[in-house]
Amino acid sequence: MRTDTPLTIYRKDYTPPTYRVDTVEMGFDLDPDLTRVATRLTMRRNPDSRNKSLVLFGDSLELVQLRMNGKEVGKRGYTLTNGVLEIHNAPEQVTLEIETATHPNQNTSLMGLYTSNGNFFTQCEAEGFRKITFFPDRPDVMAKYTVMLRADKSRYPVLLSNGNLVEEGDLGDGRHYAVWEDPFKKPSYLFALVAGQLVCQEEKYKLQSGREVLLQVWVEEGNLDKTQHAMDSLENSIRWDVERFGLELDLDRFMIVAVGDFNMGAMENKGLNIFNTKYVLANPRIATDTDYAGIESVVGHEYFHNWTGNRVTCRDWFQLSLKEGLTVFRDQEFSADLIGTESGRAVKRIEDVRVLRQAQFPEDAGPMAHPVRPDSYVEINNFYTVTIYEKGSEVVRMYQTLLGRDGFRKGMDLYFQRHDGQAVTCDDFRAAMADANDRDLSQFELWYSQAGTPHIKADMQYDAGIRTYSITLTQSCPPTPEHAKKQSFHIPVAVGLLDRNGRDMPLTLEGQDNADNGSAQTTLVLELKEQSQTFVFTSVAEPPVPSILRNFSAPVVLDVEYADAELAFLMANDSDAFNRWEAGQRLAMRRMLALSAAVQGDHALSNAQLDEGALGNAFRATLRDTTLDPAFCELALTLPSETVVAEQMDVIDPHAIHAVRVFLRRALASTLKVDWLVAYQSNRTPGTYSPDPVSTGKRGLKNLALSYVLEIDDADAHRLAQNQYDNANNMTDRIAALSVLVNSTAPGRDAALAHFFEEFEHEALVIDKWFSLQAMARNTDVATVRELMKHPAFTLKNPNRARSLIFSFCNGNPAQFHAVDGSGYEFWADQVIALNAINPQVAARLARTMDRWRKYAPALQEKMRAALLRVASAGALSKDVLEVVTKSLA
Ligand code: 0A1
Ligand code: ZN
Repeated sequence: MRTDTPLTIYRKDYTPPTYRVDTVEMGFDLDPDLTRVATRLTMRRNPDSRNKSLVLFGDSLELVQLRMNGKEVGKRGYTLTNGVLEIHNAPEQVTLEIETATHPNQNTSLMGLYTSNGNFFTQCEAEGFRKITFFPDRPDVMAKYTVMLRADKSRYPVLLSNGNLVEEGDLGDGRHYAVWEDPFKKPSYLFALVAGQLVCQEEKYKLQSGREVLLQVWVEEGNLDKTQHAMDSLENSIRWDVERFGLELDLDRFMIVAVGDFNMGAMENKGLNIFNTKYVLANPRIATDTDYAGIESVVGHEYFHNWTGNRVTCRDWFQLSLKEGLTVFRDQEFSADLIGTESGRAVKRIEDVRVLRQAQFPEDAGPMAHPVRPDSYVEINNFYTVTIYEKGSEVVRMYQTLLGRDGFRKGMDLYFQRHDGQAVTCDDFRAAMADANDRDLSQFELWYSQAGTPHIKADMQYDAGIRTYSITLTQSCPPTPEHAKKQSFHIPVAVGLLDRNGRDMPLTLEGQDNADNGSAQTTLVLELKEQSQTFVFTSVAEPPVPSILRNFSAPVVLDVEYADAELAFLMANDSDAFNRWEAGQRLAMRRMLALSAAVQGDHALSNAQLDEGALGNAFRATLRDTTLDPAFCELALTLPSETVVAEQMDVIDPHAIHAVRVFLRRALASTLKVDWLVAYQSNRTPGTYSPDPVSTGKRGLKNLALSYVLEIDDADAHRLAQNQYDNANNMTDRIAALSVLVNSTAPGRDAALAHFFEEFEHEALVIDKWFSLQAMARNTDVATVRELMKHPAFTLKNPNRARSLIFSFCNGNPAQFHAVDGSGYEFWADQVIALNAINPQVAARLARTMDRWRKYAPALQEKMRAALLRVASAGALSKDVLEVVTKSLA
């Protein structure tokens, strides 16, 4: 906590470290009230560095002793200001011995060393290691670690750290010890330790090379019936990384540990991944299909970091997307490959793009917009964003789109060949891609340096006389906080043309020799590099319907003027499943915006307004097409979210959007009632629960149908939901039923809520769902949320619980949150201030809720600003929260 103006760190100020660290030896005397840490560092001066002082960072630490080359360094031998410890005129070779003390029990920030349910855990990324000992805590300092843990044996029977267990034994006094050695050099942010009462599921796994490795999933006692899916996901990840990228596990032992108090999803510490329980624990009783998928992708993500992040790491935190964008891309591809089918891949792609549009596009248009490789930050923890992760992944995906899968693989191979064991930059990655493929990717750099979502306008012209079809693409990018004017991006735009029967036309691009490559291509990747370019297709026998930006080939907004009939045609015929879905979304969006305008003009909504549009027909056709993949149908029949619609409005009116979305759902429910009921019945998955893609897709469609039916809110609908709730043999069906009951006037509503709580009282992750479902219910207002906060099961200290109620309400229930009296904003300010004192990172995330305040109508805007100002002027603000609110108000 600090009250002085926080410092801004700039990328351009990067200088290499003054000293390198070769070895780190640490001894921990673990005690929850006061843990002593003895650290010995062997260091040598970096010949590249001009500055000679030895710099270490520390945060909230007691410095007990400091010795250099065997001699105590007295108070005059160093300076310690604002967490920076400097030893001037240190010799070239240094052995530093540092003794520090910390208070794990009081550490509610969950950074550094902390306790959760009585066990010890660490979180060091990005700058948590400095809360354990003084250290040149920056990712370009890589060293070999040996760690000795000492603790009471009965209270902390399990002692884990990175690498291999090389020694363990008793200390005689009821205490015991373990020594861990990590054979690989690593940056300090990958350090980890775990100690406590834990049990594990373990498996021996034979790598493709024949080497056998030990895999463990550690959890609290009583949770061993929930680890199988994480273990399966780990084995699948290990296999996939060899198959797709030729990357094998480099360790003899790989551990995953689940912890209930965790700020993020999980952490890729070398050989000792620490996970939020949410991304480990699953069985059919407690976890939904979405949870199963989340576990698979996060286990994959952390495992894939072992190469993209750990073996090759970041030079500085501005390069964060080097590891995160790349690793998200890898986990997305992993999940897509595991589904295996063409339509499954498309479904995964649509889901990923939905996340991008729901969260990243608004970020990129708001006050916290930043490039994939930012130029500055105040608090690095605020930069673990959807831009770094999801847009970063889109940027990596574009290399693959431009270079092809094989070209991309060549680039990856060269990247590892050049940089294994190094701390590098996004430029190094781009250079590897360019050099391995002999391509000029210099303009591609702008994806890293310019923020904002580019727009592409597409104008088409058919010339019947010479049978050409031209597509003119024009790009622009709105201003963002750091850049008003943007240079043109290098954008891959995948295009196909449909004939009148809905079939793909073979494509020939003027000026491009694409003869003789066997069968003609039906999708071409156009490379838009200028502000405006015209691409001419030749031998086009009839005016086609264009399918542009297939598979969402770039993270942009595409403006095309389609007629309703063309959208319906694309929805029914496009060979590109992504664009089939996209056409439906465009149709729905058009309707929702028109209806919102009507509501704002005080016109009552009527069913006639639905029938005017092609939407009802398109939905009917989708519902009745039994050849479609249920998972795809579910996505196609889901209306754009309120947040996504909001982004399309010049002035956001959350109440109008909500009214329209509910109106449309009700209208679609009654006009298509029979079809929904058929979909409900024909997508049941009787028998034993399995989270495979086919069953998951069916449950998804069935439960979507249920939610539409419940919009009718009559006794039949209530019975259907109640029945499903009572008879569900898995959490997916159970929570789906509970959620629609809660949004209905069903007589069993309250009893079901109460029953659910009792049934799952001892399953923290399920109780999170219970809170979150109520937080997002249509009739849950601010007063109800305040009431729920008084529930004995609620606590602000546990991030999952705080997110389940408070974040779910503030971000997931816009119509109630934006109550016209401003009570939602007052609630938000109260919670940001309360969380700030407990956990700055979590508080800063919540602070982001107000990002888009300037987009609302003046009356709401004024109240939002007042709430922001109240937070900004609250005492003892962390720099995490301060950065967010300052940038919001700027
Ligand atoms: N590198 C992790 C994300 C992560 C970042 C910061 C954390 O500290 C609070 C924890 C995790 C990942 O990408 O999975
Ligand atoms: Zn990551």
